[in-house]
Amino acid sequence: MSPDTEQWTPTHGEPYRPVAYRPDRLPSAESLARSAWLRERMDERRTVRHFSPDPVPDQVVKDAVACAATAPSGAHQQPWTFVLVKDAQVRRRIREAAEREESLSYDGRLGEEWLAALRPLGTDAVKTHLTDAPALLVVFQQRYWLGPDGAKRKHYYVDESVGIAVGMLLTALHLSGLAALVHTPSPMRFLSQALHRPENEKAFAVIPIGYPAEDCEVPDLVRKSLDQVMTEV
Ligand code: IYR
Repeated sequence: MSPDTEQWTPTHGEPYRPVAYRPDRLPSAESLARSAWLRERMDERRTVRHFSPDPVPDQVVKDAVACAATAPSGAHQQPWTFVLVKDAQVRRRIREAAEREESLSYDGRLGEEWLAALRPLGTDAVKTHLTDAPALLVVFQQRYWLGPDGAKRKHYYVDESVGIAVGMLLTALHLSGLAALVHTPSPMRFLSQALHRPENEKAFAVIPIGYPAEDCEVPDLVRKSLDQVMTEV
């Protein structure tokens, strides 16, 4: 068995060995150059719903997942699993199931207030991105650790940990030149079944990944300014 496929066992109770952490301190001019560059790049990111079917380099997606998996997590429990789906038939099955749930949602389950909030975006129950995008990453949160012998150990701050990891994933994909969408069909139980996930995992989001379609359009959104999102005390 290669190290990568060996069962991973979390530490439990035993303290980690402290190791020196002495990263070079960046000169502030260099820090500023990097932060300004990053801010500009991130402001260019857009959620894409119209994908080209062109394939994406596998390694770019894998590197982005590896970046996401560096996220901090509650008690360093790393409670995430990313399932990469490229198989067209599996993507079609996911789309069919998502559209069945979404039809019920858009036909009333969401309620008028929620539908009104969504109306500016023009979303509906038709989810072409699930079959147009060449790759889907389905993110699962591990609600607890499940040992090989069926032992269970609770995970902490799972929503926060997986949310942070997805944020880092979106950043990595964007900076690597790929477009993505965080799709959250609800309920998502069908994803556990379609992808044969174990009982300790719960789907968190489906992230279609690819290049924007040639005729891709995005809504002309306005982001809040720094002053509107930040205050100092
Ligand atoms: N999950 C549905 C509805 C939806 C909800 C929110 I909040 C959005 O920002 C976008 C869509 C869907 O994927 O259409």
